[in-house]
Amino acid sequence: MRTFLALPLPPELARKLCAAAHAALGPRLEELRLVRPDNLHLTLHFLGVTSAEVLARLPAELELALAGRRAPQLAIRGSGGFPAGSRKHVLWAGVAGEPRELEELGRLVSACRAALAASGHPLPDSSEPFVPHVTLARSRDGLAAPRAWRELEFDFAWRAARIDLLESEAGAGRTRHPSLWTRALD
Ligand code: 2AM
Repeated sequence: MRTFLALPLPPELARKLCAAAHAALGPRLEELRLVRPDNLHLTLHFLGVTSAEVLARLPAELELALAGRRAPQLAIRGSGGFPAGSRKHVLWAGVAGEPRELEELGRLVSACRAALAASGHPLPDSSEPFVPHVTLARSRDGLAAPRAWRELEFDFAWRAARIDLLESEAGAGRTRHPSLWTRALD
């Protein structure tokens, strides 16, 4: 099973974001797969293939590592895409916040990594810089982001009050992310 740790978006915020993405992408929608509102999230760490042993140990290690952590007060702000070149495979909404809130987000990422190490899950040697984002649409072949997308100025407040371990299910039909474990952040 492939899994990842993420902060899911609350339903109302997810609906607003999807509606804005839909409006901005308009005529390009046929070339894209939009993420459904109930699948929207900020990935903290992608584990990939996860053994049964790790899955059994991880919840307790996450509880330990997350003790004292709180819900960061963030904003969904601005839009962008990956990779950096002109043809994008992923279009996303950015995540911003006051420095101390972004530090708290960074501590959540560190806590996830500590829990993974304690559970025996391999961590990559060199990690790419963490660019917090919420993926809204994907293109298999890559596309030039339309102007309406590049100029899209989201600005929604988001208190990230839940962390989940989710299954990354790559089925032929609709993508689903069943939750394997969840914890509220105060
Ligand atoms: P994202 O965070 O940019 O949206 C489940 O597949 C989630 O894990 C997706 O949201 C995805 O990207 C993120 N992810 C990070 N690295 C991944 C990888 N190598 N393969 C698949 N998904 C990955």
